[in-house]
Amino acid sequence: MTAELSGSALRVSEELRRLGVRSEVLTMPESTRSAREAASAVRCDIAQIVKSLVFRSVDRDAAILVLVSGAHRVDEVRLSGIVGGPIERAGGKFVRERTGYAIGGVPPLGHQEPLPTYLDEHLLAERLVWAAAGTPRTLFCISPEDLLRVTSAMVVAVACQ
Ligand code: 5CA
Repeated sequence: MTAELSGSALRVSEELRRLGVRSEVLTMPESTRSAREAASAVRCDIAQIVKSLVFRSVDRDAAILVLVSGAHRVDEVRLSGIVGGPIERAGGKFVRERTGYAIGGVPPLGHQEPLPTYLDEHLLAERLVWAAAGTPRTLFCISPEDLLRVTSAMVVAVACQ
């Protein structure tokens, strides 16, 4: 029930509705902080979990969002090439400031400010995927095509095992 969602999850839920996505934010009884925990909570393959990872463009001090499957890691050399400059993993404070959410619950949309977003091509092989909804116990289910549409992401090959 939407009425039971916390502020962060409620923001994501409202953003999904505003964007025309018919997906309900689910609050799980257990932690969904990591991709492994999230996959276990909804009993899906880890490849169906969307990790919303924040990087920092060192030159521009700008946040960059990368959506990659739970089965993959981001190849930082490739990402740097795509972005066109040095990048680094964002720390917790930077993530919270730029997205409005804490690590473990960062959603792929509904951020403090619009973030340049890259979606790894492997996610498009799944029929449905699950993403964090603002907290480390909430998730929502979406087709990769809808995820691409609502995030205005650029599809890239940025994953490694
Ligand atoms: N809710 C889950 C599944 S959707 C989730 O948010 N997974 S995640 O992968 O997108 O977010 C957790 C990620 O945050 C980890 O993969 C890890 O790379 C990163 N992380 C964890 N702790 C830190 C930290 N202290 N600083 C920077 N990144 C961190």
